[in-house]
Amino acid sequence: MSEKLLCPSLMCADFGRLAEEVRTLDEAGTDIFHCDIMDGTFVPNFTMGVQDVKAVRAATQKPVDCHLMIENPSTKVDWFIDAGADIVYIHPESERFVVKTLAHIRERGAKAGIAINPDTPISAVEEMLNLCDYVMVMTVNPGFAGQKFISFTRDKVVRLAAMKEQYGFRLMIDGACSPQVIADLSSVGADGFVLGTSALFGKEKPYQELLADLR
Ligand code: S6P
Ligand code: MG
Repeated sequence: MSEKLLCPSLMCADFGRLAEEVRTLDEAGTDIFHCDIMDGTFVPNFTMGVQDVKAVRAATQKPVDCHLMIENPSTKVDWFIDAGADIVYIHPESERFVVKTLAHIRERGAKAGIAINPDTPISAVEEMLNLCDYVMVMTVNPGFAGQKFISFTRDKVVRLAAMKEQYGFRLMIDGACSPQVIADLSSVGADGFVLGTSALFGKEKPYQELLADLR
């Protein structure tokens, strides 16, 4: 894997030709495919489901992540691992048994990730960091693509970057990752970026050129 991880957010892709989009993004230099899973309750939107993840899995050998923005994810992580997810992110705000769920994801052979909302402090997850392969800072409120970057989240990125070595996780950013945000947060220690409408989808240039420019 390259040093910085570029992770296209497939909810922003053309679903009429999802497999083709995945193959094009794969050849263009994607590191991890990001699948947003929403339940209409934890966040006010529905996006991808198990069948979509299976379709993505069938179209690429690259790692696939599932970002579960759902209530009680512990009851559903197996669905997504069975569908082919290599990495599963849960939100601590929606799960009573976070530690148990992270451990379960690892026991299943997948990588465990935690995603934290803008209003969730680091102190709420600190005890769990040693169980995480990935920590993803939400720099927008989860639910929709195309939102504005919430600037106070930058400080959380800086503070988590200082904890990466001790706990051994990779620090990811999700939400409004524009080229400027990527340059700035890369310089303070972020390892990877979810790419939606701010950097990759709906642009004039082909994916290959956009991903090369971002690198
Ligand atoms: C949003 C979701 C994200 C978005 C991505 C969109 O709740 O978790 O993964 O798909 O952030 O990116 P952008 O650049 O449109 O904000
Ligand atoms: Mg996401």
